[in-house]
Amino acid sequence: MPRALITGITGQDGLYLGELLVGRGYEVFGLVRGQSNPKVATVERLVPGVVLLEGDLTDLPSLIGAVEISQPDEVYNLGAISFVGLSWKQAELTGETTGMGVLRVLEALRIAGGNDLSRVRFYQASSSEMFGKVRETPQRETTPFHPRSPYGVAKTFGHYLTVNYRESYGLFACSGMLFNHESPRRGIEFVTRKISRAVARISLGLQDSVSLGNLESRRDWGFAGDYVDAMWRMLQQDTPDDFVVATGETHSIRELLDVAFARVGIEDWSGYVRSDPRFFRPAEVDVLVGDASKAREVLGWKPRVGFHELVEMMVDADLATEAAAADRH
Ligand code: NAP
Ligand code: F7E
Repeated sequence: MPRALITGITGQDGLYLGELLVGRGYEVFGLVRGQSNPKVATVERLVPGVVLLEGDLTDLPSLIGAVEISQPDEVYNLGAISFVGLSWKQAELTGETTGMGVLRVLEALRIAGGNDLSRVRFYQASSSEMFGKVRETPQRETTPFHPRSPYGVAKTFGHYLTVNYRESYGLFACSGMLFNHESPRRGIEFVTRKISRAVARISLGLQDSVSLGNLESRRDWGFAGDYVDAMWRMLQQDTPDDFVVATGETHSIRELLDVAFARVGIEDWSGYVRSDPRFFRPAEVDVLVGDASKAREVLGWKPRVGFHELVEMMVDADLATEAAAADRH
């Protein structure tokens, strides 16, 4: 039975990846931080048989302990402060977790393995936010980086460190440069879920409006369930490499609003959306769109869920959740 260790198992991607790996016959170990983490019950429900280990990306000894206990064949480093907006307010914590956390996981593998890194395969959750103020469109593996937030800078550090451990120690290390991916499990602070939830609540009469920032920015949005499969495929190759994972389509926040409100029968959403300066960013990433040809050719990967289907899936899920919660009260 192959053994996988996932950091960030309580997050959106961790849950989908945990499900996928259990379905493929893995013994799954998940790092969980903090005391009485409220997400433990969800992980145990969705990832049957998972073994949860206490640890934190800011605490090297706990990472060494997690590696020693799990003896992993594959490590997926998904843990991070992942909300770009928060990364300006808590820049140091973001650097420590999203950036230095990568270093600590890599060092934990080296220390716990007695410098033998030949057995383990490592996946780093890199991000399209590294492209930031984009130098070319669409963005691919060779596009230069220009991150626009402390989050993007921290991810760029983690990316280069992953490449460096591959080159320095021969570690089978892959960096997945993933573009935005969403699902009904997305955190409510991200714009897709903020909108799907607000639309559901507005249509049920539970909320009057939603306050947003920049409606003009454009993103390449895919479905998280599709993207975790690309992570796994990277670690099954003969040689480690870095891959862009994206749909190749870009849409604005306005288009997202069009599709989400249309799902509940509202064509003109202008009366429901307010502009709030708190949600504008000090430096914006205006447009992202990825070229995933390499992932398609080498990994045989392609996205299955398109933009409309994704948004509608999220609105439908929030309608069901919000209606059930309203019924209980
Ligand atoms: P997410 O839902 O925000 O999950 C983040 C995970 O990191 C959570 O499990 C969280 O634990 C954990 N974490 C945070 N601080 C930690 C710490 N100090 N020690 C250990 N764990 C910690 O993020 P996601 O959307 O699943 O994304 C997974 C990874 O892919 C992240 O690294 C993200 O930056 C990256 N990424 C995401 C996207 C995307 O569009 N989703 C795109 C590119 C890259 P708690 O539950 O305890 O907070
Ligand atoms: O913002 C704009 C905002 O927070 C998308 C993370 O998973 O993907 C994600 O980062 C866009 C930005 O995601 C609001 O200004 C407008 O232009 O949903 P988001 P993100 O910043 O693209 C990348 C690939 C990651 O790696 C990250 O971990 O939407 N926007 N109004 C808003 N955004 C939010 N959150 N809230 C608003 O009210």
